[in-house]
Amino acid sequence: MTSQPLINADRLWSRLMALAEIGATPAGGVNRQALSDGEMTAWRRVIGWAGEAGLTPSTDAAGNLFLTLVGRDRAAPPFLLGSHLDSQPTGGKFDGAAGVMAALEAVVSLAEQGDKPARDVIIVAWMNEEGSRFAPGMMGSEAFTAERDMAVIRSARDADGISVGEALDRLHAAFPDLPHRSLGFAVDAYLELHIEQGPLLEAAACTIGVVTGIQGKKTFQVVVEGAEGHAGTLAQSERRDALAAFARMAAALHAEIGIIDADIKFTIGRVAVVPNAPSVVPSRVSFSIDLRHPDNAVLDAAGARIKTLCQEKAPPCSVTVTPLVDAPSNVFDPRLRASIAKAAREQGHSAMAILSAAGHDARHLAKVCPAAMIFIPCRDGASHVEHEWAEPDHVAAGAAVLAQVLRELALAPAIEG
Ligand code: HGY
Ligand code: MN
Ligand code: MN
Repeated sequence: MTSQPLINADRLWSRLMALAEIGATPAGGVNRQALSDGEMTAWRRVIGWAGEAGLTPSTDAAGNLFLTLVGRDRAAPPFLLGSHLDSQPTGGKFDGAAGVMAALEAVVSLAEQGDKPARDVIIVAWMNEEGSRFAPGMMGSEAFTAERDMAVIRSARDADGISVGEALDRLHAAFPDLPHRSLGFAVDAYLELHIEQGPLLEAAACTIGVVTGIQGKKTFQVVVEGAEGHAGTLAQSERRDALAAFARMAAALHAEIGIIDADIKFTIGRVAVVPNAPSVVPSRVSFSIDLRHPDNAVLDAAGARIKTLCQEKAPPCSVTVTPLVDAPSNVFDPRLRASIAKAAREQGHSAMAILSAAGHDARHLAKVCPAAMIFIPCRDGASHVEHEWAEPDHVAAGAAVLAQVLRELALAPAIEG
């Protein structure tokens, strides 16, 4: 290993804090949603920093951002590392951004020290990991791995009726000089650094999480149809009240699914009411379901009950349950996990194996190439909140481990699939 520093920790932290100013909220968080002006501003900042080290930017039809450090063998499948730049509406400074900036720092340091990698090294910022503005999330990595068709992705609309397609066309028009890569290309290996978004590393006073895999996840869009009516004149017995039906469904789902065991995660996070007027009986309610569990059999059994429970509670309204995401628990590449553990050990960081309770783009990359993740702690395990926080030392430690694994892989022969 080189005797030169693997990363410049001060530069990493100052750039991460500079990125957090883009979409900064008064409460100290970040609102930088997918394909927004804020995310485009973030693109410009990151492209500028990468350009200072000679990395070249490109994108693809799905609006993923790539920053390439050219390697000796350009025909060899590149090494890919990164995360996402979009945030939740009340997100934090670190979710996604820490992974992109750690990847940038690792590659920029490699470039500055003149080590030409055996193959191209590409930093990626995936489009719409969060799924807040446009549902479902992870559109960029799902398009890259052919998990979801671009026509379906482009048809999704935000609360203002703007489609992903329109937002993508606007993004590409804002970066007219950015070359487009093919949608999806062979990848030697993929690495992603991320905050844990849970309490386990902090509770164990552990700096590095060697992620074993990501728990399974199913999401649904549910639409309840009733009929509008005058709140003062329509008799209760005549009503087809969509909000009353939603309330019955939500109560039944929480009562049955939400208590399956200690590991189940059941969330109704978004509800939209039409016409949403105090003196009108609601005619339509659409709501989201986010269901997760580490055991695929338990997840499948719980998922199978969603539609039945909603149909039982619907009358006199009707209900449509649409599955959006069906992602089983996965296992990350054991060789990459061993490399992460070795780098943490050699750098003197405490490390532990950990299952990811949060979803990440790495789940999809793991279907097409060896993939793994490095976790660092976040304060109180809090994330998807404006007070999300990670310590500078932990960010630096995670980036240094990422940089060491990168050098060992990018300067070495390809990983056989
Ligand atoms: O929802 C998730 O698990 C990810 O943080 N977007
Ligand atoms: Mn994330
Ligand atoms: Mn997130």
